Amino acid sequence: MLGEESGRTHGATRVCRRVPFTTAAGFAVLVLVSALLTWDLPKEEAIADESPSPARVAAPPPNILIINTDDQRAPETLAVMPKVQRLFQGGGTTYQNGMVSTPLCCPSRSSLFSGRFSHNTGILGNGIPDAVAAFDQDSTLQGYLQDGGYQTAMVGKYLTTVSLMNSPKNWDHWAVTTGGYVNVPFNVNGTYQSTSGYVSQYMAQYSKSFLEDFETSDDKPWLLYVAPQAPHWDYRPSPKYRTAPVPEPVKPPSWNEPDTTDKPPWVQWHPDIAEADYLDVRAKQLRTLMSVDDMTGAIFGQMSQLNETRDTLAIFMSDNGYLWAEHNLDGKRYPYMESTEVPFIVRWPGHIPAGVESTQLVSQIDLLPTALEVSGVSPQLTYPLDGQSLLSPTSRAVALQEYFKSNDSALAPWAAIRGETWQYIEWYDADSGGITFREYYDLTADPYQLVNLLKDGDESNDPRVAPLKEQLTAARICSGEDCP
Ligand SMILES: [Ca+2]
Ligand SMILES: [Ca+2]
Ligand SMILES: [Ca+2]
Ligand SMILES: [Ca+2]
Repeated sequence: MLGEESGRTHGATRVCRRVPFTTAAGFAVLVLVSALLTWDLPKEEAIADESPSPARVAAPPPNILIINTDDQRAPETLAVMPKVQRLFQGGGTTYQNGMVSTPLCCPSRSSLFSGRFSHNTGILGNGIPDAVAAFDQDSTLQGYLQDGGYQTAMVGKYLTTVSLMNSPKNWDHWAVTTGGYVNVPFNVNGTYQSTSGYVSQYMAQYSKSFLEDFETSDDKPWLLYVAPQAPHWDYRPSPKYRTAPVPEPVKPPSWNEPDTTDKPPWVQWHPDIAEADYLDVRAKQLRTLMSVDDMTGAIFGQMSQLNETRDTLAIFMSDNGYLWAEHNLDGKRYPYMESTEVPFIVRWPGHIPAGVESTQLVSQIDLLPTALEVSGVSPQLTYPLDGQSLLSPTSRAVALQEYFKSNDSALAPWAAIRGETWQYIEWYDADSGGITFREYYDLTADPYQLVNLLKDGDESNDPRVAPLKEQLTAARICSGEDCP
């Protein structure tokens, strides 16, 4: 049975106690690996960066840039993003098992900011304004870093259901939207601003102007969080890319899965997705991402002018993935890989290996612990953090994924345990909480999740359910160090 060992194995390096880089066991290895690789820097900068001088140890904490798209599946969507490929995939580490703890906008984003699972933030779904209003904005990435001396700015979507006129807390600058692609209104530092034209150009402009403002005092590091609309419904490309060519679609074997008798009834009942709809959504999503690529290039251009690219830890990810007709499904929310996995790429020249892929299980709840580790900010935590630093020398053996009944969907709740090579899923009755269906996939033998081993009519290949159930039951109520 795979993945029986539960929980994390890295208790000695929890991020809340700051572990200096010089003593972190994995760091020396990272530096050595990095020195053997190249990244997109002018030569003299790269050389200076490779020398393990004492200056590195005393170096000021890095800036932190997070670009968090909306509904972008991994990895094929990156094919239309050459700048993201060059800057992030070429210049950083791509996490093949990068995922989100809950594949839905509002829960995913609140967990990113707080470093905590939805079952601890209480933001379980979309369309729950009371829970969102009660969200503790101080005990967040932005709250802790701002208190710790960082300048902070946000551009784009915050928690998607917050009214535009509610200014978000703990940002020195902000230009927030509630979504949309064209003529989108922004709340800019508390003032309503209408815009005329395509949204990503404005996001690039606001980002660049906030960066300029930050760098009027070079000695203070900054956090910039940018959350584009793309490639969310209604998938509207900019005029520049409206008819841009997209890569030929490659339909996986799970495309409108021919035999779904192993799946829960509510998946079986789902009608096939029409091919024309699939092609249309796919092409439009890819075209909207081309503008995000331009925006990313513009932000890095500005950082480069300000001489800050090397001193910045940058993360490219999405709040959830998206099904393109796999298992006859479209959209997000489901436990299957195309829905729960996201692009997850991290760069920090000289610190994070460049141009490599990792199979480590990572998610958005790890960003706050990572930020605390690299910044050296060690706040009095209001709540224990459920995630762990990406720079931790040990990685988790399994990851928890959870989805709760949301006001904007009829989909039943579920929870899952993901190992690197397998996934165990339980579906629940929304009222009683009782288990209604189980799935188990061997992702090595069955990477497209075609055969649920618990419902294939062959008991000889079944995993042992009892320990999996026990592990998932514990994870669903975990907090802090108890979390996997
Ligand atoms: Ca989303
Ligand atoms: Ca600076
Ligand atoms: Ca099947
Ligand atoms: Ca079986």
